[in-house]
Amino acid sequence: MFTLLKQEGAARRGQFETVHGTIQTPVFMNVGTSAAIKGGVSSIDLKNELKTQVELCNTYHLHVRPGDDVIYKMGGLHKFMNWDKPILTDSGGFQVFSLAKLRKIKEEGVYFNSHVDGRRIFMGPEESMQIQSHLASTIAMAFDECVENPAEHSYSKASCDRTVRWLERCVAEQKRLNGLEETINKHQMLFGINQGCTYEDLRIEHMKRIREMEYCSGFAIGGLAVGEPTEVMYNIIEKVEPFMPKDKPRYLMGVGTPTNIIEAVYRGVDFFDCVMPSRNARHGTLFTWNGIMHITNKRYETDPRPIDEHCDCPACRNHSRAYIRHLFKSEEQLGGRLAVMHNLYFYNTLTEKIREALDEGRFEQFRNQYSSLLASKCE
Ligand code: PRF
Ligand code: ZN
Repeated sequence: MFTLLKQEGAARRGQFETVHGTIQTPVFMNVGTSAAIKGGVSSIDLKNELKTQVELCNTYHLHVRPGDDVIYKMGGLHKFMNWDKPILTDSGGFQVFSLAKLRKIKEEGVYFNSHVDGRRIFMGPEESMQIQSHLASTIAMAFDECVENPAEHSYSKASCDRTVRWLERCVAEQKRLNGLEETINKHQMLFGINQGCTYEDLRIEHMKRIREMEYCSGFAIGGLAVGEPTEVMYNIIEKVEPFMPKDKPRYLMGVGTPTNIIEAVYRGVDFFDCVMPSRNARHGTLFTWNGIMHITNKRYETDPRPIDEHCDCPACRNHSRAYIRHLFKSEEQLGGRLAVMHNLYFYNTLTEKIREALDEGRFEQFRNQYSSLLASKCE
């Protein structure tokens, strides 16, 4: 159940109750695609050090390897990863479109070749829901098609119509699976996904149709941050938001930079996920409260300060910029691990600060202070 605690303009402070505990929103979900955060960060780190509320895993990756049957036999993802808080699984829709080769989209679902061993695989709404039921995540995402950008209006419309039918099939299949004796999480929830490329009319029509499916516990905006200009993304959120239910969480999939998150909260979004903090960290790009830092820069060679003087993460509490730069330069794995911990801590702290600002009715001021600063180059 979602409870709206505070509102400031369109921005929302809420909480979402699940069988794995309550999620405080706005929230950033930490991405562990294959049941692991890349960069060697464990569930124990997430829990004890990084303020993580939700972990996100991918249906497609886990189906390909190790196989959802293996995870089911191990008692589900929570036991497998030793993570007892909420887990959201993405449906595979997006990953099939971005990773798999030789794909064929049909009414029944998608045929594609595995990116690991080339094996021919079929995934439709029923298969996606069955895999997610095996994984026993807290929240399952609907099986959707994320159309490329740009895409023709006519193609996007046909795709939206199909995504509505696929959502109906996801609802029916999850209801059936949640009723089975052998299902691990019989309270698994489903979020529907809005599509429609960058066409306002398609986005709104699609949102109106999927919100009819009251069984859904939340709704996501998919198909954005796929190459369109940022202003176009903000505009679509603004246009769709009035048609999203007020009493359910809204999730902007795969977004984004700290600035994108502040700007999307401002436009009424509650949930986020992105590979950016972990991926950038592994390349030495760090987020700080003074902007973006490239830790491999020569200027940090003998800098004794932590990455960010305002940060309380394990890297900043214990190590200097000079040391972390050295780890990167000598390709020591510890460099990546410390950097990923810092960036995840930063994102989780960012959303925590957003929640505090909303609680205290000063989100507008927070946005003015940080929205552009966080995108600047750290001096
Ligand atoms: N659909 C799904 N997952 C996603 C997306 C989508 O459109 C995106 C788009 N940014 C990220 N992850 N199922
Ligand atoms: Zn830090």
